[in-house]
Amino acid sequence: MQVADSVTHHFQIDGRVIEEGAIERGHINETRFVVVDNEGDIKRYVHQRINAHIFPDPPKMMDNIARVCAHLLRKRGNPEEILQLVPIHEGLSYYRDDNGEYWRTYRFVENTKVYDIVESPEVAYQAAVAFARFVRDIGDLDHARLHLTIPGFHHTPQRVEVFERTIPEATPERKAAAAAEIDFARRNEDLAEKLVSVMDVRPDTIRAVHNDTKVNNVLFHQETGEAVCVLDLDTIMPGTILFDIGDLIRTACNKAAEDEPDIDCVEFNLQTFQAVIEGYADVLGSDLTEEEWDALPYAGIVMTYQQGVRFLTDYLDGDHYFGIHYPEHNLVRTKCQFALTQKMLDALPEMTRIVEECRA
Ligand code: GN1
Ligand code: MG
Repeated sequence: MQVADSVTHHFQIDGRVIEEGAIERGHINETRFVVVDNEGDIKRYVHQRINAHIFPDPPKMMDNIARVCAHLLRKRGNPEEILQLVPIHEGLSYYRDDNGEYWRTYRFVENTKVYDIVESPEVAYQAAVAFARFVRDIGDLDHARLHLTIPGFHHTPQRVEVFERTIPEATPERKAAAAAEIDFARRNEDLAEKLVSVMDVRPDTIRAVHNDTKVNNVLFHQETGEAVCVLDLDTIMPGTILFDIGDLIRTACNKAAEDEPDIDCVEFNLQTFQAVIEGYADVLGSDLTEEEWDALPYAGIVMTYQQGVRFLTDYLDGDHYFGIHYPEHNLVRTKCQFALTQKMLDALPEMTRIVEECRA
């Protein structure tokens, strides 16, 4: 699909599109880039078509994002460190096309790279610092005024309930193919309460969090290697910092890809885990309560378990949520996430020791 003719000119972008292409990232929204020539001044932009099946109210989501970006800009002053939304001519942060599809546009952040797999603990440390600073800097934004873009997004017990409701509806073939994973999910259901219970016991720890802290949602400077900017602001909502720390652990500490088909390649790296905890502790440590520290060794385990449950639910449901590249993709993702969950459960004593050292 081409966007140059139909989308770009609705946004406040001067010049002529000289190139466009797909950016194959993410499982939900469709992402395209355009290169624009404005009398010799060449700039790149990213257009995203918002998946309204998953984000039922795109204007509300965009309202969250615009508020957060404006707040960060006031706070930091340097626009290079923040995603820059390009508004449409009428001023809105999104454009709705004739088919009712919602589009938004960001300035392309030049000279950066992402890591899908972390090469060194230093990269994980930098990512943790970037995500922690992000949460610190939006800490004085009234989180109660943020729209709930996806209610119950990281409420693991609710995710498990949906999973249980999906099983009887699944085809016998899919149920049989996923029998071992269904069993694993059920055997570990007691994990589901471990993070949300902190919010129940200490509602004062609820704050605006990022909620999608995959390591590849941080842009690193191509030459200096420093973390530059945090991406993917779609799910900023009230929650616990444990969601963010856990999802970074899930993605940074695995030596294999999220959908690695050979589960023997799945490995949990404790040095990287330590780097994540240190990064968060260096920025937010003194803010963390006893209850948050106590739950911290479980953060990665629960978020990995939950991600496995979500992939498994989607597999049983016939693949309606996550984009897939081949028929068994969600099952392969599930196996990988559950293999990682098991490795993390085995490493719980070491994780607890590392957390205690950072807490001291
Ligand atoms: C989805 O589309 P992407 O990659 O940003 C999902 C995350 C999952 C992730 C798994 C709104 O994120 O929650 O952790 O896939 N986003 C949504 O890779 O469900
Ligand atoms: Mg995302």
